[in-house]
Amino acid sequence: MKDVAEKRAELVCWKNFKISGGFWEERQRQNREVTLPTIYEFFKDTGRMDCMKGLYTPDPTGKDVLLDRANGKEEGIFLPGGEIISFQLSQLNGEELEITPGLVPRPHPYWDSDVAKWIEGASYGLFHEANPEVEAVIDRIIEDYEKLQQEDGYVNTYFTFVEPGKRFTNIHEKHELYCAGHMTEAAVAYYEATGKDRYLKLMCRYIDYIDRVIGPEEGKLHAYPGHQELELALIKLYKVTGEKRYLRLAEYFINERGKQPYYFDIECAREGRNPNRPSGKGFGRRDEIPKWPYAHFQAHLPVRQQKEAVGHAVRLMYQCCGMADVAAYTEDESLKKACDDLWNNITLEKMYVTGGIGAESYGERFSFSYQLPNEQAYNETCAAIGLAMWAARMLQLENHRKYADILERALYNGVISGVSRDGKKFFYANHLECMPAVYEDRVERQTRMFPVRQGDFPVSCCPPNLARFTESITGYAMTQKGTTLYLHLYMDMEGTIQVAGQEVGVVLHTAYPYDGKILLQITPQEEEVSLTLALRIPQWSHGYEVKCNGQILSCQMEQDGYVYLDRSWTSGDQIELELDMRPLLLEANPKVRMDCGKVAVQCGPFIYCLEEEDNGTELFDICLDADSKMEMSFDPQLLGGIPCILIQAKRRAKEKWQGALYREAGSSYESCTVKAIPYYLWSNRRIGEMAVWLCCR
Ligand code: FUB
Ligand code: ZN
Repeated sequence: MKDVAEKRAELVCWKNFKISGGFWEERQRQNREVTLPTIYEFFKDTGRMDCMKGLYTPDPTGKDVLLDRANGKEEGIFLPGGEIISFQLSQLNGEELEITPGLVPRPHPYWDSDVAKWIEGASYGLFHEANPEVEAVIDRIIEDYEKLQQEDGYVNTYFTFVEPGKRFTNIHEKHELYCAGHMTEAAVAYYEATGKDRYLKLMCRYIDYIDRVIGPEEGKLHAYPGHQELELALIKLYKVTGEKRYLRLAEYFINERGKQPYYFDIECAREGRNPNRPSGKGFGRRDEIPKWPYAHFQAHLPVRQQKEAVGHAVRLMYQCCGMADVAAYTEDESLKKACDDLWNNITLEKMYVTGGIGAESYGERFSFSYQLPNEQAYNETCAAIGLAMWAARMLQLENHRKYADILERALYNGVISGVSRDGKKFFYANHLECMPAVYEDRVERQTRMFPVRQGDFPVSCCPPNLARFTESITGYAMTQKGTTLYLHLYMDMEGTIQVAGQEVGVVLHTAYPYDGKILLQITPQEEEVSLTLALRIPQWSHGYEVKCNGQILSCQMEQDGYVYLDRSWTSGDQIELELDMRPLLLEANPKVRMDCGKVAVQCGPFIYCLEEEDNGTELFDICLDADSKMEMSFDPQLLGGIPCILIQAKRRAKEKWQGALYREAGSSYESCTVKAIPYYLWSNRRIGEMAVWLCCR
């Protein structure tokens, strides 16, 4: 794939760089020591880790169906046999359910994907740090999948044990190709991490089977995934095997999507399902979004005609990753243009300041433009991860700061807010404001909307997604095009790149994201190397300084938010970049009515928030000035030591309000100092109020 990298930028592989300290070292350590084992235990307890063994037998009393119904929303997840499950159910519905002991949980259509994401994250972890126990667990699962795999290559737990004989009869809703995608990503990761190819071979056999039954030729299904994901996974498979047919299949899925007649209509007609009520669930419906049939699945229009982000947010993000990948590997300009249309729509009209996307909880989807409610924000963690994944891929197509800025915005806010400080609990939805009574008052109490991170979710896509993303974070930091290395994310890391046939060592030392100083060392294998370094200057930074071997470099070329340093480097050459990281106040476009008259606090890549624990209740009554004094500080006691900002503010005086709900305006205000903490750390203490957007006068 080297020739391609000469022509356009390619992400530097996660394997080439190791985190060597700082913010990400701590996160990766916790990910390996706490988060991945926690997810493993939950998956084991609920039956996911063994589901591929086929131990499930339907409950003769029909209780598994009863439990499905009891949950109502989460079709097919709750099964006899698991205590956690019964606990969750009673928590949700305020009722105790009788569980038949000894029954084996029924596999859910997504379970293969949950297991795969865990394997993917654990595999990256194995590369960083050997762990024979984890490796043995993965090998055991692979062995089970080998036994599960059918003669023709097909492998899927749900359609083998729960709906045998029904494979590819409900591509529309049942996540078969989505599972195939995550399993493919896991197989590639495991191969790259360990060099063992059993899983990779297994998945190649399966993908070859999919390629034999789906495609443009007569007699094949003219289908595409109901939940996008396989597209981007096929590109990974193509890159690791060099097999062009995987690229072609990804291209087919992208190009076929949204053509008329709709494949999902064809499938419903063939299988005798009503497309308006395919499985009795709301958002599987053909006309869920009235403007367009199948918009929930982004199958309403061919992808090049999709100008507005609609429907399920995670689906769209994975689709956009696939589009950007295919555009890169086929040099298809029309696909790049289609990506940009969607990019502009999302980042200019439908994205939260935290990089969260998918405002609407019903259908986990994009809402209309500028509809960004803070308290009810859905913002699934997976959607923010998907946005970051897509942004990184866009940097392969065009080197522009706008993509890296959003990658970073999502990463340090809407992505890592998904996991608790102790690494054991997770947010599915990421709100930007919280008044606990709102959730306590709900009749329908969905754990995924709670303002408290949960230890488990029936639909568990987010936790392993976070784990795999964290473990492969260096794979999002840089791109290389020929002899130019672009640095998009700054983190303490070291590794090597190949430049004009020689290996070049690159070391970054930094306390970023807490500090704006970045030290960069280049060590060529030979005497010198001709290399251009392109350093991103984030939009939030009011200024910067670059030094080379201690000398300030004044007239460097700047383009699209990058400063270019073009020279011949010898061993020990050192660059110092210093970004101005003073806190600043942001305002939203006036069309975002929820944020009118408000400001958000940012320092470096972090968005900050106020919490009740530090500032008392009624955060909504705190008021900042446009020039409020803000002082950075570090609180060593708080949550293990975190940065905070002390802000001069005002608060309404509370006197004279007894006995009145309304009165003539004219309140007096009292000065106060409020303490803001990085948004991603909220809800790690007691449940309480939280606000990102604060009044400003
Ligand atoms: O449907 C599979 C995954 O579960 C989706 O990507 C998430 O949004 C969640 O619904
Ligand atoms: Zn998720």
